[in-house]
Amino acid sequence: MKATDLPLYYNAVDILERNLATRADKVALLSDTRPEMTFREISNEANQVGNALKKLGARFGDYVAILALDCPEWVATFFGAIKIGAVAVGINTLLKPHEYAYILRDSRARVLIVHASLLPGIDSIHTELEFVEQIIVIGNLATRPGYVHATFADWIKNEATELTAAPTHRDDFCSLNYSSGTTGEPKGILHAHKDYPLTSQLWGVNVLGLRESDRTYAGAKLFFTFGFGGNLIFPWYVGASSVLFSGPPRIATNVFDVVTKFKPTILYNAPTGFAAMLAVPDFKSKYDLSSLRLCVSAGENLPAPIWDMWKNATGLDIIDGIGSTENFHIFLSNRPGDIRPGSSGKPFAGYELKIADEEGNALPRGEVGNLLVRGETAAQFYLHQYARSQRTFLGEWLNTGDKYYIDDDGYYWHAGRSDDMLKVGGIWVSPVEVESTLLSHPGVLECAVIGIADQQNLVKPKAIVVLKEGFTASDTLRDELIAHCREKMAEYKRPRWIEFVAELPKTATGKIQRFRLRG
Ligand code: 3UK
Repeated sequence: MKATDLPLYYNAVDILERNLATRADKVALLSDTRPEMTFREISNEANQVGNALKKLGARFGDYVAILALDCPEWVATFFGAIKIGAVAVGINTLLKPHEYAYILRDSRARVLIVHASLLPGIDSIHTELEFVEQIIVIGNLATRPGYVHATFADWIKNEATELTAAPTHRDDFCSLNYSSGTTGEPKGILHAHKDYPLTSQLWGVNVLGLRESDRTYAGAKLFFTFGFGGNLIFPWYVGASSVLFSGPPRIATNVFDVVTKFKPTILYNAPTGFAAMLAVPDFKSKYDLSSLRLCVSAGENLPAPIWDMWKNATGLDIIDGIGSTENFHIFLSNRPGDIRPGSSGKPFAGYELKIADEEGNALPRGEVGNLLVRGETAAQFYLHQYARSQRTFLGEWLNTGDKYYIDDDGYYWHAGRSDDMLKVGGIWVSPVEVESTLLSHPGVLECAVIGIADQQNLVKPKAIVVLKEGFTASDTLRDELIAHCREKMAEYKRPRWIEFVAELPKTATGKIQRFRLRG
């Protein structure tokens, strides 16, 4: 399938509405917050949101931000927004208020839909949001702050359930996600309407083999395109159902509870998610996994031992594929019936891959080089970041920032990053951000943060710290530094280990050499 196979004027609300003709009354969404919803019901609600957004003044090309736990309102907002030609901005719910402020300003979102439980994160910054005109709250509020326009239910309740889709071009943007880099602000990545059916077909159908009878569930949330694509767009593209869970994703017993209760056939998770599930004692006797037919892992490298342990314990295969927010989803993957545990699999139709040297020349098989990808679902630039865009989006090719090599049988193996970025539990952590946070503690003179493999061979941040005079290394100080990091940053970014040293290795120009610390 190619982009030109789609109509020139195409709106990705089609991913939802294609189901209305033949299976309108089929369950489309299951969730822990509301009763099951059919395709018809969620489509009606999306139309109400579209109408309500128009009344607030939202127009074609405007940005609508969603800061919410996974729930049907998230989904209705997304499709309501894109149906009127707006761009939906799915925000990571684990960030801190200053990061929300940055994203809301950078995207110039005019409307913010926020979950009641996340409203405290907006409370301290709402006066800084010069572009946000209206704030709508999902859920109930004991008292409604003056800056909140309405609750979601009140906002849509009198709206019509009919709405005509805006005549969006297939290349018009419909979604914006933010991804972190080593330094500087997060990078806004825009995807177009065409990217949704393309990724659904190219990987969801052609590689994973999704079918109408499937029911998906993802440990990865809707704000992350891994979860959003895998757990909503792809299943709906084939008429399958999706399970949404509003609770914290990182607790393995939650994932088991959801699987036992909602009986998905496909489970997506990050490698750390599978490792955490394996660590739950007696999970096979306590939970019912019999509904599952396949698992998918992405976000970071899945070590072969975890693949083997999962297979031995559950009998289930894990399909590991590498994806990125820049490509929207997976572009290199294992596939059912053709899996090499520990590898990222092989290329599939729709994406061309190249392992290249620094000049972009293809390297001989077996050599480690930069992984470049060419495909039709790539974003075109980072919003408001000209120089970074030029380094990543190289004409038709996209530089993934990953190092790869190909084995004798043609499988691709991840061999690290070309920057210092870490993937922790499938989500980016910038060592520079953790270092600056540690440096904001009065006792820290210098520090370096590196990725260290834990017992399961999964990467976690470790900090190597030089203390200021007057401070002495101790377990108490170590705990204090970790607490400091938890307070200032999303919790998953905190160092798991701290080593105190007298000095750090540096270059002649005084730059800390993180690679030497990695040993
Ligand atoms: C790393 C992997 C080894 C790799 C993502 C599936 O992770 C996703 O998107 P991000 O933008 O990060 C992209 C980077 O993460 N990575 C992802 N998957 C793997 N490394 N093996 C893997 N299987 O460094 C890549 O460049 O956060 C994954 C679908 C959608 C996504 N957005």
